[in-house]
This record gives sequence, C-alpha cells and structure tokens, in this order.
Amino acid sequence: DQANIGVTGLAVMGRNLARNLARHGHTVALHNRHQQRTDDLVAQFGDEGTFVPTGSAAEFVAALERPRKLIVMVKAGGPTDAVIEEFAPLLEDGDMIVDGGNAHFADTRRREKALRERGLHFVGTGVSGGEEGALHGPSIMPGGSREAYASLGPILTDIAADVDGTPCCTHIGPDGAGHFVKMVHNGIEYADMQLIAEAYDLLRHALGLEPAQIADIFRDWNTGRLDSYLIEITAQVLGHVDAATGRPFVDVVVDQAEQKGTGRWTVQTALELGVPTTGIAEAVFARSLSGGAALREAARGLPGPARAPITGAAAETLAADIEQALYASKVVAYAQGFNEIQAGAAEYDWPIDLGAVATIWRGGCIIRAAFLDDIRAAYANDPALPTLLTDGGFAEAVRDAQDSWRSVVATAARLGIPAPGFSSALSYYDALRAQRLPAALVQGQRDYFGAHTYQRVDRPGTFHTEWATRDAAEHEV
Ligand code: NBP
Repeated sequence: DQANIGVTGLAVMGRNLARNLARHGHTVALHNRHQQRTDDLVAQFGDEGTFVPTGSAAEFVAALERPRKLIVMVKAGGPTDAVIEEFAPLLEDGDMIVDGGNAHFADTRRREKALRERGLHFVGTGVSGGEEGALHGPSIMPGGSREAYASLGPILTDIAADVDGTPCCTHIGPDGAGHFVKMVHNGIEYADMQLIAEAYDLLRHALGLEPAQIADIFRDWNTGRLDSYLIEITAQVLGHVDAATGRPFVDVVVDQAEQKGTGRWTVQTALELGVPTTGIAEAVFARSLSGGAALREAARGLPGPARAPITGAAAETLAADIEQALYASKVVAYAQGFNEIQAGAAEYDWPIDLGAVATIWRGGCIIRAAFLDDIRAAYANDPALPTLLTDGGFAEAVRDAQDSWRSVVATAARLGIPAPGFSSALSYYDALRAQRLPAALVQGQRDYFGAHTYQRVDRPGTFHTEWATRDAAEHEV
C-alpha cells in the first residue's frame, strides 16, 4: 500500500497526529528513530485506520506516494535538522517536509530556504492543542509555499478542530509565518495564564476565599464573556483536592512555574521588532521570578502592608471588579500579540490575515475562547485596525471595565499583592491613550547628554540645544 501521508517522530504528538490522520481515512506511513514506538502504535491503535509501519528512512520514503508528504514531529532544534538531513537526500523534486514541531521561525526560514534550493518544499507548521488536540483536532498554522499548501491543505483541514463548520487551519503565509504565529499564540497563552493566576491570587488573598470557592467563581465566569478553555481548566485545577493530604491541590504544588521557551522567544522577537508586548513579557518574567528560589528566600522577610481580607459589600464588588480587570487586561494582551504578528508580517513580507488567525484560534488550541470570535469580527470589520483596543466593541467593553480595573490595581498595590499583568496592562492602556507622554522629557535628556537631537511640535526639522552654553541656544541640525 502506498501512503498518502507519513509521520516520523512518534512520541505523544506524532502518534496522536498519525492516529487522527488514519481516523480520517488517510493511509499513514509511520517512522520513528527507534522502531519500538512505531511497533507500539500499530499494536495499540492499528485498528483505527490504515497504517504502513516502516523501519528505515528509505523504507519510509518508499512507502509514500508522490509528491511525498512527510510530517516531522520530533524534538525542536538539533533533532529537526538531523531528521531533515536524513530524509532530504532521499526525496525528489516537489516533495514536502512538514515540520509540526515547535521550531523557532528563524530556523524555519533558514530550513525553508535551504530546502527550496534543493527543490523541496519545507512547510513549518504550528500545531497547538497538546496531545489531546493532536488526536481530536488541533489548531494548525502552516507556513511554507502556497503551492505546498494546495496539496497539504485538504489533509490538514481534515484533522484540524472545527468551529461551526470552519476548520481551525489556514495557510498563514510563506516560510516561517506559521511558526511565527504559533510562537505568538504561545506568548499570548503565557499572558492569559498569568492574568488568570493574578485573578486567583487576588480572590484568595484580598478576599480570603478558599480554592474551592474560587473554582466556583471561575466556573461562573466561564458562562460569560471569559468563556474559554483556560478558565475552564483553571476551575478544574482549583477544585481538585490532593488525595494524599486532603488539601487543595494548588497548595501542595511548588510555586515555581517552568517554561520551555516559546514565551521567551515571543518577547525576544517583540524587542527586536520594537513592539511592546508587556503582557507577555510580564508573564515570562513572573515565571522566572517564581523560579528564583534563592532570591525569593533572601527577600521573603521584606516588609509589606498589613493585609486584612476585604469583607462584606466591598467583597461583593471586588470579585466583580476582578472579572472586569481580567477581561480588560486580556484585551490588552491579545491586542499586543496581534500587533506583534502585524509587525512580523511587515518585517518578513508575509501577507498575514489577522482575522483568519483569530478564526483558527477559536478551536483546538490552548487559548481557544469565545473571545477569539470577537477578535475575528473586529478584523472583519476593519482589517487595518491599528489595535484591538480601538475596535468599537472592545473600546466600549474596556471603557466600561476601567473603573473596576483601576480599583483592582489600586487594591493589589495597597495590600501588597503582586499583579504585574493587571497593572502593566493598565499602564499600557493609559500610555496609548495619553495626549502627551513624558517621552518628550526623555528626548530632552538624550539631547543633553548625547546630542541625540529632537523634533519640535511647532515646526519641522531636527534640533539640538547647546546645553553647556549660557543661553542654551538651539540650532537646527
Ligand atoms: P518530543 O519533543 O519529546 O520528541 C520526541 C521525539 O523526537 C521522538 O520521536 C524521538 O525519537 C525524536 N527524536 C529525538 Br528526541 N532526537 C532525534 C534525532 N536526533 N533523530 C530523530 N528523531 C529524534 O516529542 P513530543 O512531545 O511528541 O513533541 C514533538 C514536537 O511537537 C516537538 O517539537 C514539540 O515542541 C512539539 N509540540 C509539542 C506539544 C506538546 O503538547 N507536547 C504541543 C505542540 C507542539 P526516539 O523515540 O527515537 O527517541
């Protein structure tokens, strides 16, 4: 049997993608560096569809009908290059290598270029949704050439999640565009998780609620505009009781958040592109701070304000205020993430449709949410929207939320509860809407010590002031 698609790298992600493909009627060639995984897959799930297990790279390539389509699901970095080097010499003009791993988009650009010169298509593809998504329908973000997508698209849309009949898969753009968008997706995921964690921390320490009570609040929020996978699983985690101790699960977990690096990449790239993604950056730094055990130990005794939990009517308002702050901060984080995609698209000449990105994030991926449909609608209404914050619907929602948002940030500061996501999102909002920023003063400082020059509000030109002279004379440069 010739297979119409192949998967190499059969750890959790590759195995589940292969099963998903087979369940959709595709004949799937299987390959893994150590053949045990291939054999295990066939032994356990062979009855789910048609698999063609192979042992060697040559056998795998021979099992594929032309033009060949190979999905690579191995560890990102060196292993991906090793697999490409193993297979590329065995392939022929027009064959397609799909990298479904979490590659950095710059690596994908490099690999795409090198393989294009060898007559092969390289399709860096973001796959989100974890192992469950891979099996039941992920959100898929393919890059690479339009030509490759013409033959891969129907297969990928088959196995993607769908929302109201629309598949969560679209051709993002050439070369590294798919992995870029996947990277920003993960960055937004970091920001969203951090904001939810701050909401929990405030409910716990400003209101003195127990995790089970907070789980109920999140369950309630999940029936409204915050309806999302992340809020849903937050309620599950908070409601979970540790079997061994009978304590809330969240209290027996070490409070040091780990990271695999895609959040950091998103921020590094944002710095290079000059796009403020403060929500994602705060989330990445919050994880780093949590992991700095020695530093935290040294600082643990530093003084803070007295903390008496808020009670009574004020408590009622605070919970609702926290929902508003969470919503508004989330709008900021997503607005910043979409601006980073916009900047990446401009830098690398990718014709990315932001509305289409929001559309395919509505299902399958970790940040799936009702909210994404509002983002889709915002870009449908105005594809050139400068920021989600100026969309009519979001602008109104944030306007309505802002009193609550300010009060939550003030409460956090007063009680000494860290809320970097909430507060930096609010500062971003206030900075964006400001008539004048103190950047004018910064320009003055730069001109003073470094003759860096400045521009004037009242006439064109570039100016420098001779600060050291007695009359601080200005002249045009
Ligand atoms: P891992 O990232 O743990 O990678 C394990 C696979 O890589 C195995 O098949 C292993 O083969 C293969 N491999 C390695 Br390691 N080095 C190799 C080499 N030099 N040559 C050939 N094969 C090699 O698997 P995963 O968690 O399934 O993730 C796969 C990809 O999908 C990763 O890039 C990951 O970042 C991405 N991803 C993961 C998730 C998730 O939720 N886990 C979500 C989205 C994307 P072996 O069996 O012979 O050791």
